[in-house]
Amino acid sequence: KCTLESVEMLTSGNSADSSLDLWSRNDVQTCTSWKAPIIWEGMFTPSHYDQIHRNKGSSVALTVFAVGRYLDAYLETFLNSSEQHFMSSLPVTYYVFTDSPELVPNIKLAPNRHLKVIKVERHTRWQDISMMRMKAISDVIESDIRHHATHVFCFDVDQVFTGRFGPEALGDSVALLHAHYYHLPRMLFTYDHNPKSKAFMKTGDFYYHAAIFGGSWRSVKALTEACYRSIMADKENEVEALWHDESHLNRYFWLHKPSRVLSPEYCWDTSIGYRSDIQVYRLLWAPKDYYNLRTS
Ligand code: 2GW
Ligand code: MN
Repeated sequence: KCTLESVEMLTSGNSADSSLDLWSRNDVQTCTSWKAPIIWEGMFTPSHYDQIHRNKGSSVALTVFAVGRYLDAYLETFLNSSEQHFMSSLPVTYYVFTDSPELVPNIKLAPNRHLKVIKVERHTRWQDISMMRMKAISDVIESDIRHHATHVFCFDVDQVFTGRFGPEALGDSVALLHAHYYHLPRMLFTYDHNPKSKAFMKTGDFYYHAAIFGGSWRSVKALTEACYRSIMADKENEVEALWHDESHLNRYFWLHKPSRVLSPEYCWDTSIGYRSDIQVYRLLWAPKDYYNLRTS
């Protein structure tokens, strides 16, 4: 719960975001101990953010990986739904990373929206497919994104947009509260508990979900580079963090606090069931067929 002092900091300081009304929700935590807002439905007027970011000239790069069976299983639905709901008021470029560029579906894009396909190799271990995203993202930020977009958002592909996911989510560094953990006590967070791993942490602030992270291109480049370096150091030491890239991401956000946090309304799993604090579904986990997707 926010104190009056922290609200004043937020609305008067340099990082002012006077478009947020932190008092409008009293059933949930609307800011962190380091004064970053946690974005919930009802705290903001969507059109303000559309206007602010249009005036600033913000533009967004969305990265998504669709390797092996995940291309056919998820990509088309992800992209079509994103065209309906993701940053509709801003220029967006999709960066689709795949091992089969020829199989990327032809999606009809709205004006000011583009799609680039980048070929990547298909790692044999699925843990590597997931972890190696960090390296591929940092490389493409360096070679391309930094010249064309102000912000970057990185997504898992196994999800579907179902509601507005707009510029209120943009910030210098953005993390997402994991739908399964936002209600749970810290001791149940599944951080990496092996001291031999670079992702090791005893305690933290929240349990963040690696299915969405973002920020300015500079911040996302720093994040992906740092996570990649930790992942490679673990490989040399023959250890692997409990939840792979997600464990490294959690440690990074513990040491480098995000400036904006997304509530689980931004990535909900309907199998959790009804929760009164989830007032809108902006993005939903797609159903997963583990047997068919994880065996080859
Ligand atoms: C992943 C696991 C098992 C078999 C295949 C794959 C796989 C993942 C794949 O064959 N092809 C592929 O493109 N991927 C990409 O990696 C895809 O974009 C997918 O969304 C992403 C993460 O894999 P996913 O979605 O199956 O893992 P989740 O939903 O359990 O994700 C959480 O944990 C992961 C680490 O284990 C990541 O941190 C992920 O960001 C988390 O959401
Ligand atoms: Mn996923």
